[in-house]
Amino acid sequence: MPCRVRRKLLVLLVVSFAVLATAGAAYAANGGFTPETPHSPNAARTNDAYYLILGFTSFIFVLVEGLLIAFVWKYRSRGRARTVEGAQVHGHTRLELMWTAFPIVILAVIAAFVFYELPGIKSAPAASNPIHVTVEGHQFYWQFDYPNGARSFNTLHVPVGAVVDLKVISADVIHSWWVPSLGGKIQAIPGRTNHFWFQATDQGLYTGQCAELCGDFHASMKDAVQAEPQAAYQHYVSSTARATLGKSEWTGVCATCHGMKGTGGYGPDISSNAILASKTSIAQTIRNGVDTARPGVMPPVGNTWTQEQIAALAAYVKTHIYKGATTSGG
Ligand SMILES: [Cu+2]
Repeated sequence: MPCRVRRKLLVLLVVSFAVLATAGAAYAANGGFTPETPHSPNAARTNDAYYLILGFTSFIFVLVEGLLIAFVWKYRSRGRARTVEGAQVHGHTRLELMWTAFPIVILAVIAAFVFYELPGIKSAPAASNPIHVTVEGHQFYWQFDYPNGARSFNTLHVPVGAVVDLKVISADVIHSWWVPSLGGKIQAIPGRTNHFWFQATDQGLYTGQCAELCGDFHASMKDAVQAEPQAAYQHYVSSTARATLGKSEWTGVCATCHGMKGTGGYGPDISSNAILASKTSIAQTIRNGVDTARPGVMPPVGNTWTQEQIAALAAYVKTHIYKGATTSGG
């Protein structure tokens, strides 16, 4: 086989492998390059804008890289000495006008589309009679207050199809509420109230994550929305949330640092700590934190908790976590 033919074959093989490899990767998963499947109208509109921009940028990428490869091939040296200059091409008025006007048209189309989508992203559908929920960011958990006074932690229960209006606040530092498939992010800022809305269009558990670095355990500050039928939602807020308040406080708040059984993790083993035996001591500890001037020590996780919440936690830890104070010397 002549050297020239062999070289062409090699190039063809390399290009084919590159195309097959990237096509396989693209088919297997989005690899984090595209947004999650939307399950709320505002998320769907945000994604529409994303895909419009992705379409233009992909087209331009293929065009520019394709032309680059074509010109490299067309004007290759063909055995010329390195000192000899290639063909010099300059001046093409029509082409120059096209590559000036075309980007302006693209930017105008993107801007028009985004302005068309914005109202449907920002505002909930009119006359939707939303369910109002207060979302309170804490180091390092989310607390949800439902209209009937029920509370839950980290997982927000909502009826599928209902518009939910979130009043987003913070009890300590800046956090950011984010469940990607139900729309964008909104910051929880101390001393300020922000609003956000979504309408879960399908049943399911939609997961997210605090999107603002808020301290040592920021990475564990997960959030989720459980979209369920109306009857299941009603049952949850009128019965389950209250019945399991102490347990959900322990698992959603305390266990993050102290472990599910209280035997320690990032925080110390507290399973035999006498504080757990006293409601007053629990209240004092979670309302004030421990040595808060020192970074990395327990923050005042319950600084906004009600008496009912503290009583529920005290009852739960007494039965399920506290192993009795360790005795020394009999
Ligand atoms: Cu955070």
